[in-house]
Amino acid sequence: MSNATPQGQGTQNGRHPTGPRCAAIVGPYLSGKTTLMESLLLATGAIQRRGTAKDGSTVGDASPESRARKMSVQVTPASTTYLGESWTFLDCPGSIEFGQETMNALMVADAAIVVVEPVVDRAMTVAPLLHFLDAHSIPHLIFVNKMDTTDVRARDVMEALQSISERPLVLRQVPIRKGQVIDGYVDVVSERAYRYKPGQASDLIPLPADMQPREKEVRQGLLEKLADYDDKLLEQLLEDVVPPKEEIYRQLAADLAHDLIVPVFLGAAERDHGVRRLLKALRHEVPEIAETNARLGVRPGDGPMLRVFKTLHQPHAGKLSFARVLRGKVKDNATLGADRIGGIYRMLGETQTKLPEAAAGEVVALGRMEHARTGRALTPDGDAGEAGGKFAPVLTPVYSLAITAEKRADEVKLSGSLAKLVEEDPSLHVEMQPDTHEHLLMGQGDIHLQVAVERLKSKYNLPVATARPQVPYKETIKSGIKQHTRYKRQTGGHGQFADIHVEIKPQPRGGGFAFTESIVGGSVPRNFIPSVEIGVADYLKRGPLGFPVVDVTVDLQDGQYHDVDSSDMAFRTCAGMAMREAMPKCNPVLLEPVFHVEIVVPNAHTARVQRLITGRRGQVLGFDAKEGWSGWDVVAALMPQAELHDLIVELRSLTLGVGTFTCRFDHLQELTGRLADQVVQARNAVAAAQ
Ligand SMILES: Nc1nc2c(ncn2[C@@H]2O[C@H](COP(=O)(O)OP(=O)(O)OP(=O)(O)O)[C@@H](O)[C@H]2O)c(=O)[nH]1
Ligand SMILES: [Mg+2]
Repeated sequence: MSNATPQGQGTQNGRHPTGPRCAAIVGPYLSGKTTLMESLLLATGAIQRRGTAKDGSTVGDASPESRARKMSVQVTPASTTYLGESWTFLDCPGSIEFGQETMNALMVADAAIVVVEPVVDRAMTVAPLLHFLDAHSIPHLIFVNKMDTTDVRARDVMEALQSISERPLVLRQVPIRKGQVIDGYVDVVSERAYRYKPGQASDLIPLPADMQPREKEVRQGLLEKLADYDDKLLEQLLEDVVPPKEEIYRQLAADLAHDLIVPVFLGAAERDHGVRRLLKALRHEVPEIAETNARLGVRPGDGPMLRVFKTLHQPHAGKLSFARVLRGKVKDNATLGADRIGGIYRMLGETQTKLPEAAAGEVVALGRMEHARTGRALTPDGDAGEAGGKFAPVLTPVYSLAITAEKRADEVKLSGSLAKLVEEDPSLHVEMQPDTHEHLLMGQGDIHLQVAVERLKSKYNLPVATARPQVPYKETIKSGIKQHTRYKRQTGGHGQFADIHVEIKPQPRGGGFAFTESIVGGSVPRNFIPSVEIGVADYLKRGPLGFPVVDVTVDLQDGQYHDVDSSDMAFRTCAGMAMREAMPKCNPVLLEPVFHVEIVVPNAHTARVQRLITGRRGQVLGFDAKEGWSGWDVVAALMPQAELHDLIVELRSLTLGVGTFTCRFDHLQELTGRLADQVVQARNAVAAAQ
């Protein structure tokens, strides 16, 4: 068969990889990732007692923000040793709002453990993650957790998951049920049966006779899928030869390493069910750093190279940069990037152990790397650039809040602290809106921003207030006018004098502002004309409705001056007076920004999304299948910016959390009637209060 794959480097001669390895624990919100990491750490002896998600005592959720919410809001590395081999697990947040953390962690892992719940209706929630894994060919296996609370059949879960996975899934275990509860499992490769024992390795038991038909069926399915990628195995199957176990394990490892198949394991992390079986599979089948580097396009070389995948500013202990050593070896105090390393630490949640050095494959935290940035690959010579291979894209914001420091004196400090937050989390953006002068904090959702705001307070002692951002409305005029204005003032010494005739005209949408002059005979001397323009432009910053004016032309046509009393200032003031008098007579009208929006959802939700768009004053432009995402649509629409603020919230609640959108400014559109009146009234109220 042409798609047969070469053996993974580390699996040659039947030997499994033994260098330090890293597995990211990912999956939908609350599927049990942090609980599973706790079990893995307990089973490998890194911790002696397990903490629980309920009382926030787990290694994974030690941060105050996680504890307060009983959910993971950041990636937590924990290193351990299993049968003499070094492992780092990265407990990733499941919430889509912290997806950047998860993607960054996945880009340094050798494999991902996708933890899912055995709920057929919610299989869709894992689809975006599986797409990401397949798009980057990241080896991944699925751990179906919480099997202790369900009577759903493993085959139904498999079917639901297969319907959203591009890669074939292979079930590795068949559950043994005793009444309603799952009591143990049959491993379909070794064909051995085990009974779970809480907190200990399972007991080997004789394979129950009534399990044999199902076990044979699942095993046959597994072998057939493996044979798709291996000619020898295919021949053996066709000739009814039983392939040797080692041969199957070797093929499983090679296919996992190339993201050709997705093995599926069953268990219940909270009871340690299936955790040792999972560890064994990881040990034998997960590739090591050399293969991961090849997949990521990390260029080989002699010196050390590290990829920073997370940055943490600690209020007292300083900055920590979490990194994976991609190649070579780094020593404490050595130069890396633009800094000297100030401490190398092995992490177990919040516990740090100082190390003299770290070797390829290890995940460590580096102290005081002031210039290091999340996402960069570093060498002793500086930034590795393209030689560092691929990393995760930065998510674009879908939700924003306007923020102000509660204490005025903190305004300056705010910019610096926000910069640190953005450094920790590239999916946070900060922007100054030029029209509304608001500081916008932009990110992936309300909880994402709430956590950022909490960190401003807890880490930087900077309480801030948040508000829904103002929409940067503009205004224009619908008719033109000719205006004559004279400015004359006699005070004490010499007075002030300017006299101008201007013609104001509307421009087509998008025409902007243009100032022209058609002065003949020097009625307004050349040197004063720029001052007239400045006076006009100043006025246009806030038109008759209270918003910046666009799409107008102002032509200076005639005027008068006085040899002594005319000045730049006088012409500038006169121009402002002319505009103030004329503009309200030009039929001013409000303009609202309209965005081009693309909403991505599973196609079962497309019709509802179209209703959502029209319900928010939008216009559906059409929809299409999303390329490379079977079963997903992209709905294109034009929507007013005023309706986009909480679009993500409604979209997620419509689509089990998986719907998302991107948008860009498209055009300004007239807004009239009751909505326009409300906008103008609100603007006037704010202006009156200022
Ligand atoms: N019945 C049962 N409950 C479990 C199991 N594993 C985890 N849970 C419960 O599921 C809930 C979520 O567990 P977590 O480990 O915090 O889940 P998580 O995937 O880390 O959550 P996020 O990181 O916030 O996405 C907690 O209430 C756990 O007690 C299990 O095997 N069986
Ligand atoms: Mg968690």
